[in-house]
Amino acid sequence: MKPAKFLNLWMLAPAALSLTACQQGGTDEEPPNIIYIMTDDHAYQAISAYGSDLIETPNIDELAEDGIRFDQAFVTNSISSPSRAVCLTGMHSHKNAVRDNVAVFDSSQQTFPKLLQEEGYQTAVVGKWHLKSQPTGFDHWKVLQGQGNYYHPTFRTPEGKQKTEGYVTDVITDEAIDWLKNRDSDKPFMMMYQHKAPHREWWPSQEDLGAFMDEKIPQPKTLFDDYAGRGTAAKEAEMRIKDHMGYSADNKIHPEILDELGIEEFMDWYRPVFKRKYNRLTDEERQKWDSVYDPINERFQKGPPQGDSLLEWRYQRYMQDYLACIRSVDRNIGRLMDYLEKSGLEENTLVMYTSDQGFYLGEHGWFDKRFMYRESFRTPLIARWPGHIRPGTVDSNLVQNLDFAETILDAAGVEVPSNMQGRSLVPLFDGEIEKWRDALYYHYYAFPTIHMVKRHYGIRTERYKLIHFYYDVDEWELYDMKKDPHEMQNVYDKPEYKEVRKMMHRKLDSLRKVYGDSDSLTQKLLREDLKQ
Ligand code: SGN
Ligand code: CA
Repeated sequence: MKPAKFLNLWMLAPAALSLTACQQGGTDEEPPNIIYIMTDDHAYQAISAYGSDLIETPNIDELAEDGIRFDQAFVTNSISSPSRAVCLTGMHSHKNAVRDNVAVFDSSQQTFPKLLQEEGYQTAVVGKWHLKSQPTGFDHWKVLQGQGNYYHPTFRTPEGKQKTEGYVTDVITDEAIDWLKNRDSDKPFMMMYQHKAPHREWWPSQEDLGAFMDEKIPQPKTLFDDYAGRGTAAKEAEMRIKDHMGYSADNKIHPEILDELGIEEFMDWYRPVFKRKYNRLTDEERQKWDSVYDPINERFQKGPPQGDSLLEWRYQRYMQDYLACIRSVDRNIGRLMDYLEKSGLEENTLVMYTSDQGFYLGEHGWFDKRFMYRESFRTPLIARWPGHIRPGTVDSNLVQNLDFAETILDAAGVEVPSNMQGRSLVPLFDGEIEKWRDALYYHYYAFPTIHMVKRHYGIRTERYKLIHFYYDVDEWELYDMKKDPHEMQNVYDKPEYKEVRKMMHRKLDSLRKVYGDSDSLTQKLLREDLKQ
């Protein structure tokens, strides 16, 4: 890698050079290009830059080594469409109106791509979109239909549907590189490069099939959680690996074998979904697939696991496929970064890496997300911008996907509209800011629906988390994450936490006011959702 323009200045006089000075000092400086990389359901626990013991992700790690890794990055509503709407608008779900995956994004809204486009940026989005309405504010768009398929996915484009051949992560990367090659090189660009992987049902590429089959993947400490210290919501959520995963769709056991063994699926649609996905493979692909999955099916047929070993077996099956999908993501990010380097674009490009939310990799016995508990509330966030981000910076301020739109506008030197609700992260890029926000707000609405995670809102500070589950229950939970990092014990009613509880309620009330959320709005939105 070439030494970056401002890096040398930092090395000479670190204290004397602020980022603002960087940006304003170089008046001849070109506006930066921006590549926003977002995966789907990629847990920070599965990134080696975050200390994962599950997988090596060398290309994502390189971004962190050359840039900044945020260790306390969170979402505002841990589910796909809402997260995407928050990233685009810089506003909470109750403002941008995408509260769940059913809502259609009102594309006449103000978004950061539109604002960049107005300022002369060339803009593109490729990959997962998941907002139903047509993308607006993009000179180029080619997005997956809905959740998209892993093999031979169909895309939506302004010219209509386009079928493709190949594996989704490779196809999206080819498309991204093609667009970069053919863009108008006189203008700065902003590209949203958004993967489907590693979303359920975790179908790995031909290249990665079996990559994790030979090792025992470490289990999280809380895999056998019985939810004793928590309320109704954790107990009733339908996302337990042991009970709610599909033997067929998720674990790739052929429905015929399940029929023969008389094994029921939690959902009737698991069997046909498996068939549909399997039938998308070409003959050649199916041969390779079978060579990896047939032995698993045969072992299962001889003795299907039961009880605790069922959970352990399913966890291994889940992780084997999930991690294999990430292997392809990391490799493809490497491919895109190689292109940037070769084409000389690396130096003046801000690259951001994130996921639409976090994910449970067996913690509390779960898969999926939605909860304001740690693994799903948190999300990976890494950024590289040579000369503007000090390499190897690790930040532990409380930041949120609500901040992305403002960060990107700020980096591009475009005025940030006052109705955006986040805060630019650019001042954190040199790792030296001292006073930042002390609390984050969260609100999840998608209930009742798949996985049955109850509606809740809450607040998180450095140490504590206060959550209110509502609608069919009225339960408060309080966690002391210093004493209980895995959030196993709700201390809301413990007398020794009386003062903390009061303090957290006060903070919650004031943050709800700041963001314009309230009990009456919550009730109103609930009535609207129930009418649908
Ligand atoms: C699908 C998945 C769910 C997942 C939602 C939302 N089931 O319905 O497990 O929670 O998407 O995911 S699947 O068997 O059809 O894959 S999100 O990331 O798009 O919000
Ligand atoms: Ca997701």
